[in-house]
Amino acid sequence: MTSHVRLGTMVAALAGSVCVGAGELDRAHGGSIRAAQGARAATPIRVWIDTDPAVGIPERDVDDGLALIQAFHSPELVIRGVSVVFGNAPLADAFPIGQRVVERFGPRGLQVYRGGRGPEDLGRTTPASEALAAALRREPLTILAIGPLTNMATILMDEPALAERIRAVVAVAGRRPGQRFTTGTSNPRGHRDFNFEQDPDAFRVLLDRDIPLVLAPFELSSKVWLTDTDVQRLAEGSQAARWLAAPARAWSQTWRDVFDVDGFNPFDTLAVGYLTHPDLLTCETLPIAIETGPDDVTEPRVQGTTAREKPYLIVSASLSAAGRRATYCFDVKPAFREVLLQRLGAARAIDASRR
Ligand SMILES: [Ca+2]
Repeated sequence: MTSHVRLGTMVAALAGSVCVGAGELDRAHGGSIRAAQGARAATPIRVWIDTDPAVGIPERDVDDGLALIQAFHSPELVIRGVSVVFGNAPLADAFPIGQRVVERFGPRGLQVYRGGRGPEDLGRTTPASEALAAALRREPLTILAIGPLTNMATILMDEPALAERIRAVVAVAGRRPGQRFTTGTSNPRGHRDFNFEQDPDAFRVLLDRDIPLVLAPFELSSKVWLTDTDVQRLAEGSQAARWLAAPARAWSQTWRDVFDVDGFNPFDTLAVGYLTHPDLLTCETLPIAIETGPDDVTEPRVQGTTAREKPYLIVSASLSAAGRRATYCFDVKPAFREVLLQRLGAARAIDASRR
């Protein structure tokens, strides 16, 4: 690692990506999701992807790149738009990466919109929030929120009535009480719940609204590993897979250097998997709340902070059963890895205009 700052950023980025699965949503919109999943061969799920891509930047996560191409190659989904938010990279870097991935490998005509630059943009109208709001006025959508929730929360603040148009938000965040996000044994203090901790107030906005929330957390995605053998398979696959192979190989090497492990967790891909292959995930409906507690990863060398307390996005049956609930996915069948590799290696994007 060339610097502690970069290491800290990289490790923080690691904890950002997690995913959600096919649990039971116990509210009205949840039935729509289950129905959509059950009939996905005939009726694709209409989704919006809100992402913080950093693929190609040294020592930054590749998972948004994987998840976008996985989604492009998934006939279960119709993608109505892509918005970019800060997170794994500054918006000034993330936005052109999002544009490039969509232009090169996405469905024809798919648009990319610039969103929040940081938590200070929560509530500030952006091209992303305007486009997502307009899309929701046209039709109900499921939102794949695989970065911080700033863009999502902004539309709810701007136009609260749009909450009814959101079938579900699938986010990459959350944990059980006391759970640490650890990889290997070299950093036992673990990683941050990155997407949540980048903008906790955005999650507060979401929790205050009656919107089905699905969580694809670290507990889920840390069970899936892509190894160098898998990366080599990408290198021999489709044009999109070949493009992913070099950054994925570098990312795998970073994990080997930092965590002394063979491979990496493709966090965000499990959020896509929740919609495309719910049968491969195990989820449960649990009370959810934001609680403050001692910072579980305060280690200046790695995390670059000495904060003593921080908010946690917690799911637990011990929380008030009368409060907010979420679908929390926590297990995944081994077959998911092969499904993911096949999707990444598929020949080309599904053309949304032909659906
Ligand atoms: Ca992400």
